[in-house]
Amino acid sequence: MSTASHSSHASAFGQLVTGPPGAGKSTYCHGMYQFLTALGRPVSVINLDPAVSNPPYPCAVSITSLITLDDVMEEYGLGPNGAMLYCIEYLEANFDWLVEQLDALLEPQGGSGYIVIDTPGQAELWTNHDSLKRIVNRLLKLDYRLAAVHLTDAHAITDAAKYISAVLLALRAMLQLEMPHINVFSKIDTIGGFGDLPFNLDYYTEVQDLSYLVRQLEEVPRAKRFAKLNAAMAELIEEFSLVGFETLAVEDKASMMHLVRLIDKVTGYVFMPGGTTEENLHALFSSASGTIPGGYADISDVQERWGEGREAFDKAEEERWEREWAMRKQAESMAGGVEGAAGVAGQDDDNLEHMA
Ligand SMILES: Nc1nc2c(ncn2[C@@H]2O[C@H](COP(=O)(O)OP(=O)(O)O)[C@@H](O)[C@H]2O)c(=O)[nH]1
Ligand SMILES: [Mg+2]
Repeated sequence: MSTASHSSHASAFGQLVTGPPGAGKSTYCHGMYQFLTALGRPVSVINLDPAVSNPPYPCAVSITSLITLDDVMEEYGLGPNGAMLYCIEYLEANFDWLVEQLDALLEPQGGSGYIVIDTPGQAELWTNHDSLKRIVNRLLKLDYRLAAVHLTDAHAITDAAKYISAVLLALRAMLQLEMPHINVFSKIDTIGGFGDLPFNLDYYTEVQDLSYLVRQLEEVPRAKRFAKLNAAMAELIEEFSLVGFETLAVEDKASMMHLVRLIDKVTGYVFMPGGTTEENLHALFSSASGTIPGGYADISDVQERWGEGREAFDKAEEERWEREWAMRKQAESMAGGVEGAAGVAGQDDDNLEHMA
């Protein structure tokens, strides 16, 4: 199935996590690691940020073993932006190193596995610089089934100009990376503190008629000068009609489950092509298909959950998830202890406790 000789994996799936600095990418990677481990899906997190030697999550492969931002800045007298681009170009030139690391990672799992890739926040990497895109393309060619998960701080919805520029950036990332793509408003748990917004949350997540925002911007003195530009950008976004947002609060299990479910759908995780029966059984158990407690069918639920209804939701959710974890544990033990599926038993318990 693989197109290159040096890739020995059977089926590899995963996520490429992108977004501006501070959007919550590394926190999300850590949360995803804990969440998937608790669900019984073995997962490895890959750090591609050369500025971070000690990421907050257990890191399986790190670009810093190959090259670090500090070394490049010192050796070539570059600023942090230039040095960052240099590091990613260096990684591209050493793509074989990355593949060897990934192969070594997947080999003990029979050549299949799930990876979550953390990236630096430099917008160039997913707007106009081609190295990251080429690296990902080569992974896709090696049959890594990846989806881009593009995070944007939900705070962007508090300001019309910020919102339009965040949507433009998300659109640019989609067009640049050319892969299955999911946009996410991160830190959605903070919306309760945003005060009264002119529109409901679904207006922002569905990227509905932007002319309302453009009109709003026309009232802002500092934005008046850019009225035509804003209108043109809004029109561009609407013409593409590609952008919509999911929502995420890393600590909220229902919100994580909703995303896992969506990502599994776009990468085809549940099917495990060429997988063994054991692998498929495992994929089925740890996949996000089936009924999910607290799954937000409607975006207005998300707004209520993080607004006035927060306390009541917290309590009900806790009870629902206690039942869900118990059910999953029971299902997995009935599956006859699929080797490796639940990870090390003790570790799994820790994760369940942590997530609970
Ligand atoms: N309230 C809240 N804060 C978050 C969430 N995710 C991340 N953060 C915070 O956002 C900040 C930036 O997160 P980080 O993961 O380092 O962002 P990165 O630069 O995109 O990797 C940190 O202070 C995190 O604690 C979330 O879901 N909710
Ligand atoms: Mg980070």
